[in-house]
Amino acid sequence: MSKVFRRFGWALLLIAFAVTSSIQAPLAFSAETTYQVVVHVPGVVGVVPADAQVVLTDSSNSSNQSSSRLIGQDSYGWFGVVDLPTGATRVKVSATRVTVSNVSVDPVATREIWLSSKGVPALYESVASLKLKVSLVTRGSALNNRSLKVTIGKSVKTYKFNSSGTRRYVFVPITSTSTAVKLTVLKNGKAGRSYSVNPRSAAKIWVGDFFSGVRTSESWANDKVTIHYHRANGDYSGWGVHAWTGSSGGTSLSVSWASPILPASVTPDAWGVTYEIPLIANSQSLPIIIHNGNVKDPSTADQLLSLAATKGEVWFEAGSVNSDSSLRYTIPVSKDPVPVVVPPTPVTTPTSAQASALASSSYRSSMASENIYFVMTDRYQNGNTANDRMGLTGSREVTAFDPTSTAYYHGGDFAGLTDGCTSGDGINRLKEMGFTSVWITPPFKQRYVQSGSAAYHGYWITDFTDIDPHLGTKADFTTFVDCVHSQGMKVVMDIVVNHTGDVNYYTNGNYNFGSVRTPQVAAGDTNLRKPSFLNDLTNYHNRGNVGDWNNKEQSQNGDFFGLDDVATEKPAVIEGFAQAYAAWVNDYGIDGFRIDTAKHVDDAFFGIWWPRVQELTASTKPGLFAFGEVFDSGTATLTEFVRDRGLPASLDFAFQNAAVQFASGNNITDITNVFGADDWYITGKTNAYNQATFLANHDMGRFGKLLQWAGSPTGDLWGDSLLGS
Ligand SMILES: [Ca+2]
Ligand SMILES: [Ca+2]
Ligand SMILES: [Ca+2]
Repeated sequence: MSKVFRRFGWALLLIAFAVTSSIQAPLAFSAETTYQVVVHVPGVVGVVPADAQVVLTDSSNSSNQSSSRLIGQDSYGWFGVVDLPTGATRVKVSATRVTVSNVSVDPVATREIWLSSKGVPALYESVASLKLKVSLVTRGSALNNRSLKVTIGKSVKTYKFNSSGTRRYVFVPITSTSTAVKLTVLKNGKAGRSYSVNPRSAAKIWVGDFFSGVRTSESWANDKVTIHYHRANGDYSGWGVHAWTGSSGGTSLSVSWASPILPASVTPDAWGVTYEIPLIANSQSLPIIIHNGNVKDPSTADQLLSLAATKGEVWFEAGSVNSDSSLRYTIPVSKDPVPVVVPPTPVTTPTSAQASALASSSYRSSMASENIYFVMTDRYQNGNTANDRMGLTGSREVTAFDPTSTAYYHGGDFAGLTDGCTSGDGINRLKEMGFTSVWITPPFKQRYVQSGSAAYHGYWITDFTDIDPHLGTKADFTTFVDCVHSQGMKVVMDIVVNHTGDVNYYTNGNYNFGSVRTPQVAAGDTNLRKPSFLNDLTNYHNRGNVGDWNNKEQSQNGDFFGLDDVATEKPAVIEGFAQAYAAWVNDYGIDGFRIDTAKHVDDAFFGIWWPRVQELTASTKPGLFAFGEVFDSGTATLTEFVRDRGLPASLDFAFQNAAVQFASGNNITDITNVFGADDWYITGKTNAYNQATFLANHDMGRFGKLLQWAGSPTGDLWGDSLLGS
């Protein structure tokens, strides 16, 4: 697979200043009442600057102000929860990063304001966004035969669902929120379920085969509730959610008081930690208690969350009581130490010399311009038949070698990949094709055979410190790396930190994801794994297999198809993997890592592990680089790993998916959106240049096949003739 260059010569980040739009309406509340307004700001992506805020200003006394940081994030953008200025009867609202507007609205009627991208305040999100987003929730392969008939007044239009990965959605333009929108889902052109929607009630709705009516959040549509929880002291250790099933629904989990539902990530976001609670089908409400041991929060009342009123997503401050089941936001701490800003004086346009002084070249890693050849070493070339069976005799269950089966080793090795180095079909051939780097599958010792299949691919590691004998010896590996370097090329080593080979098992046979259980290992396997921290069974999550890949708790803590999921949040594990992989850099001169299954590692891992690896290798390989496998085609997910979780770069699955959509003629929107999201990758240390782009890989199939599956015409040259099957 080759990597192509990313897209900018340089980047200059411009930050718009806070501006003011006015809300000139009398407020119908008594001066004594504490009254809060939720103000939503669109289009702010990722980590909001510390000074980003919303400010309410008393129109009759401009020094009478109140403010809040933007402290929460939802599907519209960021929001702040602001006290009204004392005694104010008219207010203006201003917010960081939106332009000025003079449109007036009455905030009392709603307690919630959405600013449009132009800064126009609106009482309804659909008005601010001028559209209704309708998403389809279904399962299986029936996604592509649906369309949506939309009737608004006398207008009738039928829309195809746009697709992004497995998601299907339609944007319906809205010009009025006083006219009901009638939706009919068509399946193969035949009318299915119909819905009548008031666009004032929600700007984003989900309809589906598995529930009736519309749902107004992604959480609810997927039968779960998302609770964002804030504690002023920032200490969340021990705090979890107890949930059960009441008369009108509840959780599908069986939660014990001793083992509450824990946060999806231990790393707080701008609000706090987040709990994801699955629901039984058709739940109308969810009863919960937030607690830490026997300390409840709040101490006086159980909480009941109405799905229809809260949309299945709430932001709670510690101590708050959801007295009528409908509370979505509670006033947070941070109303807040940020100083109130005065409207900025107009800024004169900088001269080009001033702009040049501010802008610097954007960062490019040592790998940013490499063309990488990805090779599965076992399948490249057999340079030494003596190592095909690891020196063992017996069946393929012993040697793992059987070139007549695609599931077993075929004999390829480092001798074959090196070949003559400056001549022959190994590195010499890759160089002649124009590649500048070679990425090898994990070369380590493996659990060689399990369940009638072998570890020729390298992802079932037991010894992270030694070379798989099928591929050769450490001396062969040294020869290979030295050859690559002698040709001015680089070696990218595929590594795994999420799991080991399948060594642990459960005697009760229960492999379903759930609470922690005690694993066993076979008698001869007690000290099988290296380094030795991997033989400590408390360094694994031991919670069974991932069942629901969309559930973050399962995805991060479950076993990957039986492969033993390492407790990557533990300091001993982080240090152990840092030492193990740094040794390969220091001993052999490895230039970079491709990190397998990075999506399934806990949120904090890369932010600690990667700087530690860099520290350990600083003297031998100051330009060491890494990119991770985050198997997700959404730029929001990929950029989060780079921006917030410390991954230096990711394989660009968003680009790959969009490229298939583009080349197969399905749409140009996806690729436009992928490039449009490039800015989201920018941190002080990396940016979109360092994304590893590709068109297909060993888990997906070849590009021509992907085009065929995407509906590319059968006569298409790419799909059939050049790259097909
Ligand atoms: Ca061989
Ligand atoms: Ca994991
Ligand atoms: Ca296992």
